[in-house]
Amino acid sequence: MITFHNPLHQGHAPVHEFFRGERVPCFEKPARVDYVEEALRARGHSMLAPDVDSSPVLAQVHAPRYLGFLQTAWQQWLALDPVANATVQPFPSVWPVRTLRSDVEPDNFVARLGLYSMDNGTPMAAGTWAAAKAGADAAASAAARVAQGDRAAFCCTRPPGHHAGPDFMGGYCFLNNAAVAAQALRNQGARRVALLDVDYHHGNGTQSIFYARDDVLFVSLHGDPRTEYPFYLGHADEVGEGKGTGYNLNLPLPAGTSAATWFEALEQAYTRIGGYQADALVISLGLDAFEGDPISRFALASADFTRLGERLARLGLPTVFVLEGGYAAAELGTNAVNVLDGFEQ
Ligand code: Q9C
Ligand code: ZN
Repeated sequence: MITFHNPLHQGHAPVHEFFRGERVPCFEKPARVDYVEEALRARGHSMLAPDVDSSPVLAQVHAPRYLGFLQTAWQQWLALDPVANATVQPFPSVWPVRTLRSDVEPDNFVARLGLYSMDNGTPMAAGTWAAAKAGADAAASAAARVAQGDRAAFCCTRPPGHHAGPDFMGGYCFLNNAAVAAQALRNQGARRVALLDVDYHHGNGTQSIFYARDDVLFVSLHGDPRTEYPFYLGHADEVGEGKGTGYNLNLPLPAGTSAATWFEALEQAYTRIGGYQADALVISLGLDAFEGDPISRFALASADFTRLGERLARLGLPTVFVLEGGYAAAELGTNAVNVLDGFEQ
């Protein structure tokens, strides 16, 4: 399968995140994509550098003030203390929750960071903007290939994207690559785009971006947000709003769900997508439903990802795959490329 890689992903290399109050090494680390690239190469998939500037599409799915903030966030952080902050990661510590104002951009950098974040679990580093932007370019490049007639393309990138909303980062995500792919397909002639998210975590950012729209159907299969991140979105009663009503489908499953039940639930997703008569499909390809994932609680085996790819191919749609989560790094290459090979069988 034609694959666009992210030549700048290694510049996004924060060192630690918080887990139950402790600093722990980042789960979302450069080695993840190194493993996927290695498996792609070993199994004969081509790898190209991004060749599309995603800037115009980014402006359609994210708010200008958020993009402006993100682009210069590291410089803003350094400006506070160029020596000390060069080796320290910024974390938000205050957020505009209910009754607080989110229409004012504070002058304080950490307060701005809170304004544009949903959690304190999304650390940045010096190369974060460049990496995230190159990833969005890779997503736009994959979408362009599919719009021009390729059956499928894969965007192999990190940081992931599906938790990033119109104007916030979160869940290791900064720019919503899958939303960029879907919007790019729309711009290039697809009348309806179905976006299926199989990451273990609900794609809250993607849902929010398209919630009031009927031209992009969002369907997500994920750990029940009553117990699983991102908690505050992803419930079954979220069906869309305005003309988007009926164009959002959440299929939450309890932590501990077996592969058999997972595949059964996925049939409901296919039924909805089939009824939508989409011109193209985007897959938010998280591999954290894997049984060996260190932060997730589904039970797919590596062979199940091949089966997933086979089943997705039977939808018969031009398809863009976008890499999302998956934290069993050493198995990530096998699992991701199993999906692609299953699709092409
Ligand atoms: N420190 C994606 O899979 N935090 N994001 C987990 C572990 C949030 C996962 C807690 C997990 C977000 C793209
Ligand atoms: Zn995930």
